[in-house]
Amino acid sequence: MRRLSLLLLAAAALLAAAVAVVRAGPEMPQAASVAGMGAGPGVPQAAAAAGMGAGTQVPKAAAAAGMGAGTQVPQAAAAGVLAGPGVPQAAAGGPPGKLSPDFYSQTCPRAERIIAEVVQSKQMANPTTAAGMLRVFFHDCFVTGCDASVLIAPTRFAKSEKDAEINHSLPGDAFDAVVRSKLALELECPGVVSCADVLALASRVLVTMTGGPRYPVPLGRKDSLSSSPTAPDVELPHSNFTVGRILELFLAKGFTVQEMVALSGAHTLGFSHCQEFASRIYNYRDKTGKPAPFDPTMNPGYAKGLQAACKEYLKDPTIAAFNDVMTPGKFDNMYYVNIERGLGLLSTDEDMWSDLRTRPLVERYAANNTAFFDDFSRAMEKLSMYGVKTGADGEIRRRCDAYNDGPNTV
Ligand code: HEM
Ligand SMILES: *[C@@H]1O[C@H](CO)[C@@H](O)[C@H](O)[C@H]1NC(C)=O
Ligand SMILES: *[C@@H]1O[C@H](CO)[C@@H](O)[C@H](O)[C@H]1NC(C)=O
Ligand SMILES: CC(=O)N[C@H]1CO[C@H](CO)[C@@H](O)[C@@H]1O
Repeated sequence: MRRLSLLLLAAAALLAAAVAVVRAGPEMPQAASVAGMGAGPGVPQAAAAAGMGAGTQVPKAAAAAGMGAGTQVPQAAAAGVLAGPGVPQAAAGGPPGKLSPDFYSQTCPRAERIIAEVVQSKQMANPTTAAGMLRVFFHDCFVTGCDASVLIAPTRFAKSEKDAEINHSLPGDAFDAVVRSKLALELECPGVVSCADVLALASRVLVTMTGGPRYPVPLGRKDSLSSSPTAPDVELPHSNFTVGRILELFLAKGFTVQEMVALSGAHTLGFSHCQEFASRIYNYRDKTGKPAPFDPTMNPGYAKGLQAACKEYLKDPTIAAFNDVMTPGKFDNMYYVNIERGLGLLSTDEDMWSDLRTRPLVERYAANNTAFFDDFSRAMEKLSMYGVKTGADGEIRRRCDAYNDGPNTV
């Protein structure tokens, strides 16, 4: 049985704060989006300020304007799956590729410090940067490997991963922080640090800054030479998938059930837009088609709070709720505690309780933050090496949103 506790009352009190109204017109420049959100009692200040652009990254016109199928970038080159299930923890410096934690110790020794300065100040100005960065990193790695393909901006000549619908809400602040980091790096050591490594390092800096563990990040990734708009939808997990289907995706890429559950702990940060969980709270029907006021696996107070908060979401699709209603801006194991209590936001979160393959891990991480941090660290390190390109398989981009030479060169 689900364990309920007094914290539920706190959660209900927090519901006003759980909802962020993010208004960002498509015409707004990258990362300049504005968010107004009600900061209720007890919400960490950091989590309350928000600057997150839903789909503001790229002028729509550019992507929409006349591009025939003939001008597309070749379907993403098959990603070499380097980090298989049995691959030892990579820090050892062996394969995959030639990644190593001190890859830049001679060529750009201050690389991490430079990136940290940029992203930390971005995070202080816009506290949703951390969540955005983590999600961008996950999407980059999960689609054709950690190769910065997700950063390529679509132009009128070629589509890219950013064109895919699922990328719509990848926040502009994370992209902006990467662009700024890269500019600073190019001043100090031009042409040396890849955008894929910037993403990996920036993600770690932000996980640590929000209270999470500092895990090893081997370096030396090259940036991709292609980015396909069709790749993300086939390979990224959706909010309406079953846990079984999500596990299939992870297992197919060489990740274990445990790694899937640990990585999902990233939902301790950030938001989801109402449409991602609307089917749980409006016109709900169970598998047999039987209607109910809301998904019965949800805590009723939580469900009602979300119903109220998302009431206008069809008119205003930018309304979003915190993934972790209890400690939204802190990287901790509260995400799992929430799941035990029916406070998981996405059905994919909550279903990890129903599914007996994942429930023991949810219980373990909910009970033991150290266990979560240890497993998250190892899983992030492995994710960060998934499908990486080294040597001639890639390049060091001069700017992260364009190939040095190719159809997306701006
Ligand atoms: C296990 C399957 C997963 C599913 C089905 C899933 C789905 C989603 C969805 C639907 C959103 C809301 C997007 C929006 O409305 O803008 C979201 C947000 C997020 N996801 Fe996941 N995700 C999964 C795994 C992961 C993993 C492995 C990571 C990172 C390691 C991650 C990091 C995040 C973060 C940080 C956010 C918040 C983004 C923000 O506030 O800008 N997710 N995810
Ligand atoms: C999941 O959502 C997508 C788009 O939001 C939709 O096209 C698809 O049919 C849905 N899949 C399931 C299994 O409901
Ligand atoms: C929590 O997990 C860590 C790491 O697995 C372990 O060393 C520790 O004994 C656990 N603590 C408790 C109270 O079970
Ligand atoms: C299919 C789709 O809506 N793609 C969008 C993805 O995001 C980019 C950048 O915001 C848009 O230009 C695309 O139209």
